[in-house]
Amino acid sequence: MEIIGHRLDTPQRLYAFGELMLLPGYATLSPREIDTSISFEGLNLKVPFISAPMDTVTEADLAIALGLEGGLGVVHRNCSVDEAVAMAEKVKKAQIPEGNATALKDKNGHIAVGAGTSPLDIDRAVALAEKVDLLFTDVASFHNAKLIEGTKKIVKMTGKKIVIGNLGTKEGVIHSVKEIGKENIAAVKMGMGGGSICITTDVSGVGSPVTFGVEQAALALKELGLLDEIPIIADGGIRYSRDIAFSLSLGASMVMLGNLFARCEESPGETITKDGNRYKVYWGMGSAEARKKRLVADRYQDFGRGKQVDEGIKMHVPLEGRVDEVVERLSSELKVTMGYIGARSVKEMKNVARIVVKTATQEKVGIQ
Ligand code: MZP
Repeated sequence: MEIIGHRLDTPQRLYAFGELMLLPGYATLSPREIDTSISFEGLNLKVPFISAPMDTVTEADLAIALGLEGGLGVVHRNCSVDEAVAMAEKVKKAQIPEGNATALKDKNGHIAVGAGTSPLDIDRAVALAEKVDLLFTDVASFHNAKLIEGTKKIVKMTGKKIVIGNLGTKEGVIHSVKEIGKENIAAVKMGMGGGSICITTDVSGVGSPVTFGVEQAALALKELGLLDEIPIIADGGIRYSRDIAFSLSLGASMVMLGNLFARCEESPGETITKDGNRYKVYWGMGSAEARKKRLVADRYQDFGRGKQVDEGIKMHVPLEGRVDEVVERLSSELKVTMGYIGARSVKEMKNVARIVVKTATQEKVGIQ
């Protein structure tokens, strides 16, 4: 039998964000003229930021705050269907202050919101389909026969497009798109094992860092001739604005953020004070804490023994501020990158960006 796919003499190299650098490009615009907006399924996001459907990140308050800043909140699924519906309804009832030109609005002028669902939870998907603007399948590894079948059912019953993920390979994207149908897919969400609270790769050795995953999706969609039709969402491990810039340069249209939004006042995580500093509790959906509710158990593989393997951890992240302040910081820093590489829009980033790999970290000389 021929052995393929695990050659150590010609391995595929994975890159961490910290290993990459963007080369300066020819800039023609002032930062004020740079546009970070992106259109996605009829929605006009002023910033390409989506909040993760996690129970320490996105409930109604964070989704409202992010929506007002032009990003998309995705409410989590570690709750009953009624509770998820109530979160979506609360977002839709929120008032948009007069004169707010940045808010992400649906066609009725309400704040747009997404929701996470298991591909196997048809009841949840059907109940939420009418309440939210977009459904996101929310599983650790989407490339799975049962999950693809479940997603097909959801699409059939709701008649709506869906964001699929997470995926990590070119083959996974091509196969999933062919199975589900390109017309039914709103976006592909890429990255596995890279989340800041994720220990999947430590436990199993399996993963697809977002740098690799996004590029794999871009290669897959290019091969399918769908690069301009199906957007890519980069998810997991994005900690700094430069990581957002790298993701968009590699081919993503939007980024999903967990850790960075968990740090906001509006996130549902508990606030604790330690040595005079304030922190928010943030945990993975595969952590023992999240799994206490059992509702996210099917995000991961279930061996039917009642006890699952921990694939996430709990941590404390510094409380950074309100969502509007965090979005303002991230989008301003993103504009700095766009200015330096000479990209006028998010869409243009992937065309003009020249990404190089660092061989050694440049040392800073001096003391602060
Ligand atoms: P980060 O922004 O904290 O680095 O990553 C957030 C992403 O991690 C989520 O959007 C989700 O895809 C993933 N996640 C959530 N829970 C776990 C886990 O418990 C996980 N392993 O990997």
